[in-house]
Amino acid sequence: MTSPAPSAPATPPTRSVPITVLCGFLGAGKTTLLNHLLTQAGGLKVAVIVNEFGAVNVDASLVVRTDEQTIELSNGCICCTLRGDLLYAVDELLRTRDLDAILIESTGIGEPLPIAQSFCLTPEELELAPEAGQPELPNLLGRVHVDAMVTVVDSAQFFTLWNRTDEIPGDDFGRGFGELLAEQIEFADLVVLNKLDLAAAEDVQSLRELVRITNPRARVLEATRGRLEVAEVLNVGLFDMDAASQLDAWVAELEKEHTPESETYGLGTHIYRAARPFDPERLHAMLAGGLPHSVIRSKGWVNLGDGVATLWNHTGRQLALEQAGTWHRPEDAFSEVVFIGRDLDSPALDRLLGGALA
Ligand SMILES: Nc1nc2c(ncn2[C@@H]2O[C@H](COP(=O)(O)OP(=O)(O)O)[C@@H](O)[C@H]2O)c(=O)[nH]1
Ligand SMILES: [Mg+2]
Repeated sequence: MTSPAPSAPATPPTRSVPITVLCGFLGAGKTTLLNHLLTQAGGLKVAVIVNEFGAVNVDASLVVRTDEQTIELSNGCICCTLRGDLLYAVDELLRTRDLDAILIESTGIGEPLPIAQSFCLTPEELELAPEAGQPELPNLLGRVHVDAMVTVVDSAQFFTLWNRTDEIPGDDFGRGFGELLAEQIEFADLVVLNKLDLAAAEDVQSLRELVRITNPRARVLEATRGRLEVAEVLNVGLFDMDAASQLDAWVAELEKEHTPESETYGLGTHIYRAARPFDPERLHAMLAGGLPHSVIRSKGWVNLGDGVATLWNHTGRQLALEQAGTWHRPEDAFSEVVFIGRDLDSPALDRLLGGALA
């Protein structure tokens, strides 16, 4: 005799709905990709959240109308001021709809990390509190998960933007274009090199190499007008918060002794190291003259002999030196800067930096 089969639970276990976040600079092709995915989604029930920075929600009006509803969050950024609204919006979707996926288009200047965190932490951990008269902030843990952070790149304009010397208008953090583009690439699980039809072949090649060096764990896809298979972008299960938060994984990787300093790909890397501190004035004078244009990206630590650990973060034509902490033992302070570029002249870089030491 067989025992009776266990009866089905009264309420099926709640499924966690995958969230795909599209990041990438203004005009990169996020809405185009999103529309393509919606029209190709077949039977998948996909809800869309579009975040537009300006007062007029242009992007939401450009999203193709399907049966699925589009939620528009405007006049702020879901990575900061609209974080609470994002939680409410997702909660409402989960309570009212049966969904297979949620697709979020971030603003062009949105930062990927805090958006991803919104789905990995409780409202308390996010240090969010409801505004006066607003309901309790919903806890989304276990009900949704980030499937992939996708960064769409305009392959034709990328290096022009990267090399701009001005700051991004309207950006509260005073970031430069290169800094934002680097952040978006280095945090992504999936990088879509879009606008292949407009891009020069060598720019596409440089982009592939830049992603491979600065974010080796990212999957890279190439597209024109976002025409990718749905299965390549949705439900890919690529997100990994721990790996993604290690923004400087590439610096750590290149610092490993086994990494040859020769050309790994078409782009080369070079590491400058010094135990002797820099002379702050000489360093600033040297930097005022600019780094060689062959250097695309550089990052590392500099020792100015003041006990402070100073972060060197350079993209394109902009370099930021930021006090990021103190050395545990000032006598252990060192300088180590990783350079990425094409046809780097390593001895010239060593001479340039060496000339600024105290
Ligand atoms: N030629 C070309 N144009 C594209 C491509 N992808 C998007 N576009 C156009 O670029 C503009 C900006 O695209 P959009 O998706 O709105 O960018 P978003 O700001 O990232 O949402 C639109 O006019 C698109 O039609 C592409 O691969 N090739
Ligand atoms: Mg858009």
